[in-house]
Amino acid sequence: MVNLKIDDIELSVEEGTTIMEAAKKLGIYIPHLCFLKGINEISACKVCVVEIQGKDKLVTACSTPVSEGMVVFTNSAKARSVRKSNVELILSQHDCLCATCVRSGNCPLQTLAGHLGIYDLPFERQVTEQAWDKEFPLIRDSKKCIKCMRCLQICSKVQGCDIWDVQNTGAYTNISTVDNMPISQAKCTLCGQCITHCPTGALKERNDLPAIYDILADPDKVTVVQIAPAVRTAWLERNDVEPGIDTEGRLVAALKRIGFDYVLDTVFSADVTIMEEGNELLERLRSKKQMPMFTSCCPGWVSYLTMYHPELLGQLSTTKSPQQIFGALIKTYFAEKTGVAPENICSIAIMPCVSKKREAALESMNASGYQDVDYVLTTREMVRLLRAEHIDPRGLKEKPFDSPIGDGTGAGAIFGVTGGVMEAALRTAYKVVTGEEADEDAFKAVRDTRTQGRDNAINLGGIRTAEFEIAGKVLKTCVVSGLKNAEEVIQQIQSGEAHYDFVEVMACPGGCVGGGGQPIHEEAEWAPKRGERLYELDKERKLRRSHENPQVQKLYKEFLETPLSEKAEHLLHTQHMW
Ligand code: HC1
Ligand code: SF4
Repeated sequence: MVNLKIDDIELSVEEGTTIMEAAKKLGIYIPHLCFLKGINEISACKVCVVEIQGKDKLVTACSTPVSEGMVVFTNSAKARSVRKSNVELILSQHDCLCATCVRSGNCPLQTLAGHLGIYDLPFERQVTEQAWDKEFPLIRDSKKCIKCMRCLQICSKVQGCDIWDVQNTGAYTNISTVDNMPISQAKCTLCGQCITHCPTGALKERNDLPAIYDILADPDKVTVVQIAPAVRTAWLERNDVEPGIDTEGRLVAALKRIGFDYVLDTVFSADVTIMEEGNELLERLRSKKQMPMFTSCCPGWVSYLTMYHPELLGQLSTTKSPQQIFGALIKTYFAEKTGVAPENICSIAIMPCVSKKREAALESMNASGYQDVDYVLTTREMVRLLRAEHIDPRGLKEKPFDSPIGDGTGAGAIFGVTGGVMEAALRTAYKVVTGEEADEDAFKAVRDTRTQGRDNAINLGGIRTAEFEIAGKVLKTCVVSGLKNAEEVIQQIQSGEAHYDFVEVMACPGGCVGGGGQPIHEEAEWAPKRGERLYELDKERKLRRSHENPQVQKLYKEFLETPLSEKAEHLLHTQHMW
């Protein structure tokens, strides 16, 4: 153990602990901007400078380990003054247009400037403007970039994609795509992890809200909204709202208050996905072709495979994602049932995901004769919409999802957390193969039960394998989240080191609960907490197996006939042309 003093308080910590970690143990917060534990520990911003007794030069608390007898002052006059100058330098290269910034009110740079009392800059502002394709679902505003390198490190260390690069040096340092390529050609999977780990508004999703306002104001349009599983776990992450208010019923009520005509649950179409994908898996197990089968509901993963491993595309399940299955059903079956002409329907998906914006726009996803999903809003965009309408969820009376295709089972709900698609598929595959029901929790070995590591993105997700015996045959499964982890699994499969039958991949660490379109929290990863909520919702549901969903059964009886029928193949499957 190492003994030291921080701000006149004595403590002992383990060797190797940084000054910042040691201070945290005492409840002393040392301001920082670029630091991200395990991912970005390069002291780029120099905001965490502290004074050490007997030393002339200040040190960065995020990267300096403690030493025996060290006496640290985290907020001495000298530390405060240098910290302030460093922040002023950062602000001199930042446009500081807070009033029109998506991160205003949730921006550590804005907060820090306020805490340090920076109301004027002693330097002339020099802001770099780099060109950007404003149609692309991921927007980068170079005028707000503080060169903290978090985007670069997340993309490389967690996702293994390396689409960002550093240009120039010193005061001219800039971040850009590799070789300054247009973003649409930069092999970006649109997982959005760079957005959720950016400390400022330099990275964000394309703003699709103006189009939504136009549609809401159009009396000829009937708006049909679907809500993804992970959105319900994250739509009300506000300090000023007491726990328990964030129910699915209040979310439905809020969207109705905004003026959407129908609010449906993507959990329903996740159940339909299971009917199709589960049966597809059994077909492939029989024919032993294109194995292992990979899940295909995550467009971040599908685009990764398209761009980095096209040789494996045939192994993707042809089943569309729940978002797209719902899109196809809304403009066919739902239109028929409600008597609304499909050309008058505007189908809007609210997703924890940025990549879903691209998925919805793909030509290969349209099967209804129209664009199946017209718009995708991220959870963050939806939260902005609620704010713009001044909706206080506390005053809302809960409302049910709309019918006739609105309700889902517990199996569909867990799609939003890593391992959920696998578990849901196994619950149904077991019934199809054996004719009997397995206990709902029989396959829980695929769950990620770690709740630790909330402050460390790199600890989230990971790779889990499990084997299950079904009707005398062993099914080998693998569940993975985070694209770098996925690459590891691909290498194991391709080298013959590992053999699986079914592999679930979600691009974002922890699954969609940790999606790139979810609310941003500076100090912690919220995916595990949101994932736990989805398992609670699963437990609370009366029906926890997709094939038990009466609305799904009715859909097959009245419209699709059987899983993998000609109609189901046409509407609900695709060859994943990206
Ligand atoms: Fe997901 Fe999915 S789980 S991909 O993360 O299969 O976005 O929540 O809606 O489509 O159901 C996302 C979440 C979501 C789809 C489902
Ligand atoms: Fe989108 Fe979910 Fe995939 Fe992340 S894991 S890219 S949020 S679908």
